[in-house]
Amino acid sequence: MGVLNVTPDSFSDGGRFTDPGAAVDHGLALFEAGADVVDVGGESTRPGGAFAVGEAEECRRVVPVIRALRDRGAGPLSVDTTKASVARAALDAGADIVNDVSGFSFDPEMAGLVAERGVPAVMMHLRGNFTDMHREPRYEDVVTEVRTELRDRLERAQESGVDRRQIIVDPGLGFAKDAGHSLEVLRRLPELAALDRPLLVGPSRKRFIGRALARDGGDDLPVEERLMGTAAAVAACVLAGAHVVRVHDVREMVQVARVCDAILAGD
Ligand code: PMM
Repeated sequence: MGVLNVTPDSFSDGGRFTDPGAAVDHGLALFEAGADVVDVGGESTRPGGAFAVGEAEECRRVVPVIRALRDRGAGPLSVDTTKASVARAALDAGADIVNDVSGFSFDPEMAGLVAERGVPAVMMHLRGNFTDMHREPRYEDVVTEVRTELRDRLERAQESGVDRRQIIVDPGLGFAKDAGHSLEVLRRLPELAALDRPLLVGPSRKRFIGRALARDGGDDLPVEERLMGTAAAVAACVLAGAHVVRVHDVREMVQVARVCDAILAGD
């Protein structure tokens, strides 16, 4: 899954693709580089306090890009949003998949929409909201708690009419998780197989990579220098059984994933 953020403020690529033409070109380039799906997002969730975006503005960012990519024959496309109204407009414009980082918890209409449209949806784990989730997250056992909370959300979605076969689960690296939590989730990823759903993981350029590669002075390695760290994390994900990895550097990570697949296949 290639990342296409049509935002002025995302942590790693904010502001690069706010012009719809540039965003469409980048989306096409991600497919060209080997993405199986491109994830179009109009709201940043970055650490340090994301800026809330109204639904009209979020639609204004993502809908024309989704429509233009569709007009060019590109797809499949997912829409990265926590708002049912934005997801609805994106699906109407040609998106195929809903990627909700709140796991249907921010908008009570989201599960109903996913049920009604019958589309695949990514249900990601987080706690709290975009403003408070980065403040000292606490867990007794991060993997067990993520698994239990995802299981609860799956059940709640089913009560709203969602077929569990529509759902892809995601542990939400970096969302209400510090660097140590994210590393532990990666180390124990196979424990999420108990949810019996396909697993998506988004390690790309995230802070736990910058922390692991911190400079002598203790500063995190900056985002633009996290390519090889991302490659290591993507390899860990694929070897541990992830079905989808969400990444910015598609060409490079396709190579990483293919080598991991070859190792797993034994040929
Ligand atoms: N991470 C970000 C945004 N959306 N969606 C899913 N399903 N999983 C993630 O880990 C995830 C996501 C934040 O990264 P970005 O700002 O670079 O897009």
